[in-house]
Amino acid sequence: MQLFGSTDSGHSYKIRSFLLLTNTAHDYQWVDLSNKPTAFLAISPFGEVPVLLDQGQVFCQSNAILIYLAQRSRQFTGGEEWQAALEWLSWEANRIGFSLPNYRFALHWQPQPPEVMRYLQQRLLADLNTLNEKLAAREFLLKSGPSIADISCSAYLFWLDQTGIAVTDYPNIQRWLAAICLLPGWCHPDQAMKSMPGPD
Ligand SMILES: N[C@@H](CCC(=O)N[C@@H](CS)C(=O)NCC(=O)O)C(=O)O
Repeated sequence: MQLFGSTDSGHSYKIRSFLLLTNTAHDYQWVDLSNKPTAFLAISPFGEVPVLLDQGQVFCQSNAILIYLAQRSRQFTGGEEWQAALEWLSWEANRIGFSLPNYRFALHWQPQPPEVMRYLQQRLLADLNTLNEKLAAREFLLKSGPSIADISCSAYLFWLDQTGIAVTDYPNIQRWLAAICLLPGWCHPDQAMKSMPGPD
């Protein structure tokens, strides 16, 4: 199994995290997004990371890859809460997986006009409130325990401090992230996604 991903890409980190948490043998290929190699562009359907190669088949779009990996390994599926896991993945794609990466990207790499920054920040704050409320009564997003819903929704949150927003303002999120960190095999994105990772 080969994973193409990049530093600072929480979308890629979701997949790397799943593979590390499930102790799945894989080869992590770091991609320079400022100068995408021809070989990567040849296989990446949208020219984006992450891309996963498994037995000659190409998989893209982070949440779709998570669904593939969970079904294939029967791990982190949420069990009988599979449907709820899928609902969280859809929420992530349009909410926390949209607002946080775009706000962070605009702050650090591609400044946007003030009204766009305000829009992204407000949307992010609303998403953080939603997550914090949902996590008030449970340790993980699904009652049954850690699942791809947590892997997906938490990915960019390990970089929340880069937006100037303190996780301590969202105590349930803070507790949830701490619980994810304790899962065997978990690795912080700064470490997991660097260009020259150590041996898995
Ligand atoms: N919807 C995609 C988003 C992937 C995405 O935005 N990838 C970014 C890095 S985080 C990328 O490859 N950007 C490079 C580009 O678009 O040129 C997913 O869930 O995988």
